[in-house]
Amino acid sequence: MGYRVAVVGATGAVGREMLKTLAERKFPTTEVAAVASGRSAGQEVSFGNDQVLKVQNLDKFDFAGWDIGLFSPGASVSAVHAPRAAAAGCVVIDNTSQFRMEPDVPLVVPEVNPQALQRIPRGIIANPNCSTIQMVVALKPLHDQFGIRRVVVSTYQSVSGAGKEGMDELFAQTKATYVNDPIKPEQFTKQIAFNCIPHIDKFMSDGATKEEWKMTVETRKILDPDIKVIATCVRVPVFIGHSEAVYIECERPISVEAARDALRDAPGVVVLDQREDGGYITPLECQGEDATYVSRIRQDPTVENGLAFWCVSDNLRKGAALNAVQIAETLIAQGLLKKRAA
Ligand code: 11C
Repeated sequence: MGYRVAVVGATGAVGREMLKTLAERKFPTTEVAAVASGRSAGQEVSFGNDQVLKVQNLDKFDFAGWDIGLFSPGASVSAVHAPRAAAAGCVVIDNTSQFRMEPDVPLVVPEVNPQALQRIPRGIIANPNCSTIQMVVALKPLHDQFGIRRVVVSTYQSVSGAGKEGMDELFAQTKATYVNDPIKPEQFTKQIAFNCIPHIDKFMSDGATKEEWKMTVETRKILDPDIKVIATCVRVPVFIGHSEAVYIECERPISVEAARDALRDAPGVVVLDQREDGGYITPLECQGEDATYVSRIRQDPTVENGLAFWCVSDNLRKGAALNAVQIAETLIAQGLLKKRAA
């Protein structure tokens, strides 16, 4: 007994990670389909240790009879095909930004707001932005205990957030630097190799970027509509793993020890915080890991009830594929997905 799962966007960095995560977690499947644009149809992708899936054309794919669609094809593609899949009875878990802020689409991080899955009126569930997911996993236990009022965050986001093309560009520019070839930015607005770019996604009218806006509005939708969030999102020359320097102001007094205890008890969080050389986690060390790691916990003496910390997670995994698969697992655990006969 198991479920028929279609992975849409299966040839992309997140789609491949979704297939890997389903296999690694032994998600109960009777059949898995790899689906992508017509351009990728016919290619092969691996699933688990011994299966090769032929990629099917999304435009021609019939979602009738499929239980779960894990979507990561790009927002404009999800806009067309996620409602089509949902209308055919396939519950869609969509990793794009297309539906996140729509009031009748739950935006879910299972460790933070699993209760939002009780109502799925459109048959679509949204997976939050990667930089939001890791932050709210760490904020949740602190908010429950100390009441967070305001968050100031600076991100250090890896190039895999921009997909396989982003990773290829960092690799190509790094190599070009060493052999003295000309460097031509394509995915990023400026050279990313040996550089940092304070610009992710498009600019909004108030001067913030859309990535920064997402961190504000998504955190409020998932965690608490009264929390104030200001973000500065920066692309850095790291292949995988987003890092964040987070500053919080709380309603109630917060000590480093109490914060550490709350974080240690929280699902999905690993505290690694030794005040010595190397006593913290860097993005290189979180690759392929499921947890959100918290380090450098310290009092912020510049505000009342303030705390600062560093948080790191694998953006392709907890920031995308793993969170989507955990949503599907939560639907099953809560009895919200009917099980088909195998
Ligand atoms: C990045 N966070 O690092 C973005 C990628 O809204 O799902 C994910 C964009 C999104 O570029």
